[in-house]
Amino acid sequence: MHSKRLLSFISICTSLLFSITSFAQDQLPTDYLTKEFHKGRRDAARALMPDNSVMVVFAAPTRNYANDVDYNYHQNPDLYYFTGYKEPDAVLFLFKEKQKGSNGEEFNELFFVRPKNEMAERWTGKRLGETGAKEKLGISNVESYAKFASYNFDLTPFAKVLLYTPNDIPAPSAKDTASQTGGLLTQLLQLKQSTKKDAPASNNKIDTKTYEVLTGYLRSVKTPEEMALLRKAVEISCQGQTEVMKAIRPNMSELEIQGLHEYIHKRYGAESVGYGSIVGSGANGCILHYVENTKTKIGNDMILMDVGAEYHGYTADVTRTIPADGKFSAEERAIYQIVYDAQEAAFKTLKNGSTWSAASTAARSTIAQGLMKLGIIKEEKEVRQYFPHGLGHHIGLDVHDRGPYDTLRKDMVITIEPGIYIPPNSKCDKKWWGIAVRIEDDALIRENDYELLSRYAPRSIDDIEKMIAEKSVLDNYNLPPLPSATKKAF
Ligand SMILES: [Mn+2]
Repeated sequence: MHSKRLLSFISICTSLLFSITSFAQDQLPTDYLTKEFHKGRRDAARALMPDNSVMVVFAAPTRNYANDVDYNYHQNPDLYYFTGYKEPDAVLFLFKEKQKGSNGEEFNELFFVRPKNEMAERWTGKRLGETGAKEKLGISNVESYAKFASYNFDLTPFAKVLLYTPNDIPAPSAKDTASQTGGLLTQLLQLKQSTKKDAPASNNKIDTKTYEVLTGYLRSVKTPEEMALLRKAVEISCQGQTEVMKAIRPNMSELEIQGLHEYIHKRYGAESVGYGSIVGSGANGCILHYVENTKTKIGNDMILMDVGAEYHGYTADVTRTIPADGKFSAEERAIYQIVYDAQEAAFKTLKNGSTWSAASTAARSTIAQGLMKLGIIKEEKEVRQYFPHGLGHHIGLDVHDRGPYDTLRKDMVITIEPGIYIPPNSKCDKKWWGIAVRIEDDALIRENDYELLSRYAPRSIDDIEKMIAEKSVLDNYNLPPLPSATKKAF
């Protein structure tokens, strides 16, 4: 009796423990894109594909970082968009028309994924495998990537093979070469070889142009599921900008500011950044893609912070330029206001059916007029010298997302990022030297106007100065010096 009771007590404890453990293991985000979303995207692609075509999408390769360590893996956004698969060694074949297998079974997609491998999974993490891909991704026709090279499927009857980067076709391994007899890999390599870059598109079976236009058309117009993630990425990035405004002090380093942004992103659940964070103080802001962030003391200059959180694959792109000492100087104020006005001028043009060039012209001419007024340039065409980049781009799974650059359509999400950069030794009064301002915001195009997704981060001169004056939770967050500096040893 007693021991029975003890046994049942143990069994209750065990099951309790078990449920606690499995509960703990389940502490995962619940807002990933669904398999229905990815299936919807494959169906949408199929509807746009030309007759008798097949689309081929490879997983991104792994990249080596140091010795036997790879960079954190980042999936090819197209493959993620169409499948939700996050592992390397995979390739998707999407068919316009239903195909018939050797046993008469019908299919319109074929997905090769990395097979499961218990030993490898102990080192580099769990794999979905063929069964997992079927169940979790909802793709019915899945094979092991180990079978891909020699897989017996004839591509000859297809009029077009839509493939964006023929260079993604992997080189055959020694084993593949031995067993290749018209398998899928050999066929793709032969098609790549016969593709001539300068030949008219109709002469080539591999068609990169149609692939680019089709995926750009789809990916540039965001679905509600994508918008939920993109909104979150943008809002988290704004939170980073706002909190850094409160915390910033002239004795901080560029690296520390970068770390604050990226800590805040992670604090709110963003796994990564969509691109290398750009944190440039003073003249460093003139370097458009400055990612070294090595200045040890930002001082009293302005600091340009172009940082974007990546949330479940979707990336924001938000830039704020702020005075580290809390007050814009007269010169900084003058330049900042021109960039702000240029952004406002561009915003006013945004709606369904407007054009990129209308927005760009509005911003560019505002900057030209402003710089002429200040005597920094004499003619409108000189504006290129101080505003050398484009006005904006699509954002999404890529920070520079694929999409058309003519007409803007409802549900596109774009950046508007005018800037003025005056490197030292420029041909203007030296009081302007070293000033760099970029303001970058993310906008959702609506039927008759736009929604400013990044409105949460202060943008006007007054709002920024007010935010910098606010208290920060980091005000009393003082880390001790490194132990070696205090001469104390244990
Ligand atoms: Mn950008």
